[in-house]
Amino acid sequence: MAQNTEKYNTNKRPTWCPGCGNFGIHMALKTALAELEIAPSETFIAFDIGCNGNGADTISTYGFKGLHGRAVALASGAKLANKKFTVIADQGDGACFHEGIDHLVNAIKSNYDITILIHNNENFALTTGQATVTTNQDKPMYGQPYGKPEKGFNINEFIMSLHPTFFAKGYSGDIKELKDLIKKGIKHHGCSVIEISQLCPSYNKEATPQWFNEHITKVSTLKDYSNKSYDKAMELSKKMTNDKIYTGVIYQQNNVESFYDNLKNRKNYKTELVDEVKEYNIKPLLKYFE
Ligand SMILES: Cc1ncc(C[n+]2csc(CCOP(=O)(O)OP(=O)(O)O)c2C)c(N)n1
Repeated sequence: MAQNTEKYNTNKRPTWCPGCGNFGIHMALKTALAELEIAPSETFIAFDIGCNGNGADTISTYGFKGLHGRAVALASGAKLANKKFTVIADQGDGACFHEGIDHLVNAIKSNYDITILIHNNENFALTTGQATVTTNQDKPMYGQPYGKPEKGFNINEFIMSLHPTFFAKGYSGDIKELKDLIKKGIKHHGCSVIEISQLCPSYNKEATPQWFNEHITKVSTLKDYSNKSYDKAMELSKKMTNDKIYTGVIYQQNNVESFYDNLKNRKNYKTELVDEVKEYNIKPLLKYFE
């Protein structure tokens, strides 16, 4: 049944380019929240800096647009303060694998109960298309007209090497599949990482919708694949490149304690941290900076 996503809308018009994959990603996210019946007032989204982050204006939940690369850190803190909230970190491949890679590593290892959405358009788009780690080597990019000289690395293998409890891959052009993946990620107990191949008609022109359709295989069509097997997920991840993309839940491990479950000093607390914060008069402090 089609769900009402209007309650997640604002009256701001998106600034994304026509054909940008961020439209599909936001539609999938809003529909996932609507189908799970999670109210905007029970949701916190940490937005990053970048084209993806400009979506902060167009989705009506609690949110914070922080410094570049810090969406995961913000989301982790928000979840620890109030675990009744659904908490999402929304960021680009630049923020995730460059400025904020340490936060990704620690969120996965700590198994914070948050959902991390990685909008992977294979470049730093807001600053007009510089190379990121996911840009193909030798590809001419803004500021590098003779091609990107650096080697990249396989982000799928990297994520799997951190032993995530949930790792999925979606595509901005397949909103229905992406919506289902986001729902599964939100329902997962622990840190769910969803990497999304994102259309970028301005700075990754070659990867058109037709190109993606020819290069994506759904893991559900693979014989003998099990997303419960770490070895199979790692083997598949090692095969993945920008030209060989698999979508679906790549790996999921259930019944693993999250970071909060392991916090022994919080075991018998009925309140959330946010309930325990006292009000402080910060006027004297502000005066100090006058
Ligand atoms: C620490 C820091 N480094 C660099 C920048 C400049 N900057 C702003 S947006 C941006 C590109 C963001 O790329 P990405 O995170 O992949 O998101 P996209 O714009 O592609 O959605 C960069 C490099 C910044 N604001 N802060």
